[in-house]
Amino acid sequence: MSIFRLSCAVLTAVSISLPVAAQKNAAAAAAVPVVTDAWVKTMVPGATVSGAYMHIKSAQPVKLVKAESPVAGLVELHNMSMKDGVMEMKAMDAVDVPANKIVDLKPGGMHVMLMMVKKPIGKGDKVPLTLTFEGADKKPLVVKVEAVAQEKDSGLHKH
Ligand SMILES: [Cu+2]
Repeated sequence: MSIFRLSCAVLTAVSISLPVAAQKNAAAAAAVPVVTDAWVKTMVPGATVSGAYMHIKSAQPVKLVKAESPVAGLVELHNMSMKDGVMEMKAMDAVDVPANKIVDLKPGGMHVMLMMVKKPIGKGDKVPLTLTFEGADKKPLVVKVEAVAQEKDSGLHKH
């Protein structure tokens, strides 16, 4: 948890220090959401699933509607929550990203689920992700990121 807090603090510091001109340009260019700190969980041999996590920020309200990766046969958006004392995981149609609020995809919460992963993801591997967002006008806003594999305990999944 402290790692996430730290990286959020760094992110905030960076956005504050952006020159005013750069901020204006970003706003003019249809405001593609900004994805930072993307990482995926390393996999143990024999496993076929992993999770991808990241921070998402957008100047306008958008929804993350699709995630894709060449390393996985199937990618879904998931949310984990506690229900009757049991951790439950559910597929989501979309992840809401309100304007100017950092949405944290993190272990134990919302995540991008990588399934049917063809080759176990090892520490330091770079996993390409293509994220498709939609704004109010329903036009796709595509963001490509490389998530770096890390060996953090995700607290995830028995599946
Ligand atoms: Cu999941």
